[in-house]
Amino acid sequence: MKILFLNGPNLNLLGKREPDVYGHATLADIETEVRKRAKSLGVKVDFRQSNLEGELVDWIQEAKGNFDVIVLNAAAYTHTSVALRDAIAAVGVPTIEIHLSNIHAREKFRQKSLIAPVCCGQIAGFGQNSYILALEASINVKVDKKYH
Ligand code: CA2
Repeated sequence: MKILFLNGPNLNLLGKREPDVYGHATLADIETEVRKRAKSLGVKVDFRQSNLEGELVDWIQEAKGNFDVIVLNAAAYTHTSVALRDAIAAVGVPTIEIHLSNIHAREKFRQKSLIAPVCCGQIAGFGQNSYILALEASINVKVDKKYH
């Protein structure tokens, strides 16, 4: 099983700014934890970050046939990107939306996710553990089974 972790804009700043909101772990720290857990579960992971919407769209498209599940922290594009939503819907690779923070407990503009309707589900508010929870959820994601 192969899982593609995609991280959107500004997540490269994690651990370096706003630790009160996003914690002290860097994205590299999170990747290390994800890789440790993936090894214990016997799954392969690829872990990427981009500040560019088009690059994230390209990676989602390329996931078809190469990855079983996408775990996506689309960051600010969560709330704005019809392009990411269309790519997820078009490609049909089961996608789990994740966030470090609980977007529903934050500003109004963060409470709306454009990608949520085309994702299998959402994990938000558990800090870096959101990534581990998504990894564990990925193992049981069934392409043909939707709980909605
Ligand atoms: O909680 C999350 O994971 C978010 O996806 C993070 C995004 C935010 O736009 C979403 O609403 C929720 C922000 C990522 C930027 O991360 C930073 C880290 C350090 C300093 C500044 C930004």
